[in-house]
Amino acid sequence: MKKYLLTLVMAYTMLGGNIAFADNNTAPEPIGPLPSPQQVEWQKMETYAFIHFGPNTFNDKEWGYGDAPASSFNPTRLDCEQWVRTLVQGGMKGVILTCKHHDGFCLWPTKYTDYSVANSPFKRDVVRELSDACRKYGIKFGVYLSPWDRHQASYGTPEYVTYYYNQLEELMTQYGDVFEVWFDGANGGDGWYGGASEKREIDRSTYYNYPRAWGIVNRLQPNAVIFSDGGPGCRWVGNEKGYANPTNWSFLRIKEVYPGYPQYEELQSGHADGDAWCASECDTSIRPGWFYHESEDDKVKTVDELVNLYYRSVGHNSTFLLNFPVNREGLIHPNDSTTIVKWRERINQELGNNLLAKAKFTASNTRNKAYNASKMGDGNWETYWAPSDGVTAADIIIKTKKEVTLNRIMLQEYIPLGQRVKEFVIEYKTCCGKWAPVIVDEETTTIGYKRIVRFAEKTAKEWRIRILNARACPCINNVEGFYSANS
Ligand code: FUL
Repeated sequence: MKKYLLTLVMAYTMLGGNIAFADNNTAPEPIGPLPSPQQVEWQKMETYAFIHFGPNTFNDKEWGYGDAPASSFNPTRLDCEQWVRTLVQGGMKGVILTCKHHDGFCLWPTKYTDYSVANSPFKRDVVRELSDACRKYGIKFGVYLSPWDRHQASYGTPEYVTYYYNQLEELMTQYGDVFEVWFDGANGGDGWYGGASEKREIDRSTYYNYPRAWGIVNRLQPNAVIFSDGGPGCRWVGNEKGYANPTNWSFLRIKEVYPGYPQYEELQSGHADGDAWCASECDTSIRPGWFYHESEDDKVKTVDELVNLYYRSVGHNSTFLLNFPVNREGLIHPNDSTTIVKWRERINQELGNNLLAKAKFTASNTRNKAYNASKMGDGNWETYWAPSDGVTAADIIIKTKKEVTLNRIMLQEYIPLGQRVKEFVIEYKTCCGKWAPVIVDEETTTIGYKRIVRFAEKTAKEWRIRILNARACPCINNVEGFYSANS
């Protein structure tokens, strides 16, 4: 009895007087679907690059028909280290190369076709040079291998599928660690196909037997995350413009979605009732096209546009995959490299100074000391605030000693325990002591790995995050606030 009373008193004190059920020393239970450790590590990369390079670069095309001679691939000054150094300066954590695009030309000397660098005047193995450069400069390497192949005569038959998976095995075994494998959903139909020059339709959901691909990747590169419209590692976001919706679940009804999925617009928000973890990746190109065209040298996206996309991708619980069309010399063009370095400087400047770092965090409910509100401000990703089991609505109060002016607030959920929050609002205490929302015209619903809310600047000493609804008790590991002179 005495012990029981003592526990009650301790719980009461630890909760700062809150009436709640004390979940003494217990951690919140995870609530599925859950990410694998690889999916968590992948999402923490946040931003990484795409490189589109191949015969299209030299033939001013986006989708090569598959008939360009291998001799047309002839970069004059190719330097993968220049690409990687640029990407590192742009804060990119990895790079995915179009090892083979729809035209079927292979950037490595595959033993399964003559249509590769081996038979070009260039001769060198671009996949080798890029993967080596990634290791040298400490970023990760990823592979894009187009399932659709407009060069191969066997495309459309079972023989082609074996050819495709043989190539996948080469890429998965000869170039070291791969962080992501990209399975494109595009299958346009017409192509050269060994001279047949005709339209070939395949059944996108069955022809490639994708479970075989997932098996190969899982066996040979167990840490790689598999991208396609429907994952299973991460999903396409349903547009090529580089943004996700503010409401963005990392779940998918995974059996419904396959590469080439017709209802792809759903992917911008995921499926709230999905049965598998499959976070979104926002892909876009720094120029209008994926491949290099001299005519687009003055059409590089601006720093402002790219910063906006950062907030709408990483800040909407997604990763950001930004493409660089390597030019005919075999280099990232100076207009693109200058932009990306300035872009990163801007992000660092906007989100580099957390004005809530010294603030005092309290909550309307706390499960126990190990999960108290200060965990949201301690800069430690692994520690988080959580209320008692069953509490799916709670307030977080943040007080600063002096007034601060903010126009961005970043929230993060501790995703190893699942994505939980369904709806929240952010408020500030006005000069007359009333709470008011910082923003009214934007959905503030899901959080996930990261949610950054931008709003017109507000000045206050007290801020309140009201979790209005969650699938289970919320687990928030980070709350930060920023002010940027840019709106
Ligand atoms: C699409 C392709 O058709 C484009 O050429 C590009 O590779 C893009 C990333 O994916 O589906």
